[in-house]
Amino acid sequence: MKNVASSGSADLVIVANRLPVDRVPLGDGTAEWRRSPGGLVTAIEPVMRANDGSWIGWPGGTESDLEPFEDEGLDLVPITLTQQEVEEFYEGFANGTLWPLYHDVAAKPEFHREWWDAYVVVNRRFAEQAAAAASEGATVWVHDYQLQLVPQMLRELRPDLRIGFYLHIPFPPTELFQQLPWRRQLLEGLLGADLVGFQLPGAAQNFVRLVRQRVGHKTHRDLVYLPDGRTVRAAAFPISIDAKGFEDLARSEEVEKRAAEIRDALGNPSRIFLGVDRLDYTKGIYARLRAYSELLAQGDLDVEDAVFVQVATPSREQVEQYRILRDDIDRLVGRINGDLGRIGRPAISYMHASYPREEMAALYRAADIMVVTPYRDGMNLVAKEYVACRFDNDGALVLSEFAGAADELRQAWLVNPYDINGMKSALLEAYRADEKERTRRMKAMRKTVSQNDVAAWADSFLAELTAVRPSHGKTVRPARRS
Ligand code: GDG
Repeated sequence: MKNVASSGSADLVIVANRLPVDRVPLGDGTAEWRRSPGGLVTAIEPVMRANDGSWIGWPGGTESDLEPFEDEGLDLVPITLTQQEVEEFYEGFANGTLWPLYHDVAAKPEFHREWWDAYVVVNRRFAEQAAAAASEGATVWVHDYQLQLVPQMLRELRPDLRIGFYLHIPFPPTELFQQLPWRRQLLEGLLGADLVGFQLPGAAQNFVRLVRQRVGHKTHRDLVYLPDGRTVRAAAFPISIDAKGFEDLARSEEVEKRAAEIRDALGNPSRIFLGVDRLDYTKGIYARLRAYSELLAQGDLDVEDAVFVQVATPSREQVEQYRILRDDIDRLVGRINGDLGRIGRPAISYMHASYPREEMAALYRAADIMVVTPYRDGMNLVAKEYVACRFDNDGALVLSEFAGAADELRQAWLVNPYDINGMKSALLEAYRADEKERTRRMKAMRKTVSQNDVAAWADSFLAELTAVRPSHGKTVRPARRS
């Protein structure tokens, strides 16, 4: 690769695996773009709008003739993947190797050399598109585990840029990371950035330690000193949500009406438990439903009185481990309802579907006890969204200590998701907590979430990115707030 002249006009370029839209074929040969759900999209959209930037990403699918376009005021640049690249880069290296490895080996990671080769090729394609879109001295913000080589590739093409990288998922302990046959290349890829951001301080420390051990660069606290004189900073920026947006939605009349309808449709139980997750083996859905079913079987809870609503959003359905998980959960829910449900009173009301934001807000408003029990999670936005929607200062949150969100939401009922008995106790405590206790905890959590929203997250990342090398590149315009 060699340097290319700057040719783009964007002062802020977001580079992420996915565009914030899905291409949905309409059956008559045409297609339309639809907003897609997901943590990253939810988090970045407000920042993008405020900065009039360009977003480079894969739209899903394998169409090859897609041109850059505008959608609801966002400039979007689609990246094309072939079917083989979808299998080897996306389903393979990103979701069959890195995802399980970075989540404490919640499933067994597979190492295949051809998956790695595809990862390199696709990362280069993203880097080249970013190089073409960015203006002289622009800021480029690269996101997540699918694109860890992009910072270095982009720096080689465009040394004038200011480059930031943010990892949305956990960064693994050194013992696990070292298993990767391509560990050094990944570390060097990330070191192309001026600032490498993580959800938690421990992840940043893991990264710096690995750079020292495996690449041999000098480090001091959160700084890495490269032989060419450049300094890279690694630090934590815990992501958040559009807290006000969620609260406003939850306060709307339609959502209030819908929340009442949901309670009614469930037979007006005295308590509704709720789980909302992508259908992913890191989220701990299986163990949580088992814990709940044991409480029913023991008589601590009764289906006449309580119901568990579980929404599992379809995800990565071509990856085998996800298909197996879906079958396992289907079977478990069937068994629990068969054994413990009564006519018109299922123990678990299970939906394998994706819903509009309004429906999510209505579910959060209807739920008395929100249950978030991942084995490992970078942050978990669902926990924060629930808190943001509870403007009545009521509702209980049961939260895994292994979700990044547990660092901030200390007043939740914290659980170890590997400990089924511990989870059962926490579910019961949350169920039995009186209003005073619920309010005390919820008020404190609401303060945390409203003071640290996604705009604050993006502002602090971008400000810190500028501060690493203040004289290099243009200054990013501050985020516009509504
Ligand atoms: C990754 C990291 C980190 C889900 N179903 C529907 C729907 N959602 C929305 C939720 C929430 C988002 O998707 C899920 O975000 P999470 O944070 O819970 O989890 P991941 O998807 O695994 O996200 C995670 C995040 O990135 C951000 O950095 O927190 O740790 O794994 O916003 O509301 N939204 C709609 N319909 C659905 O059916 N509209």
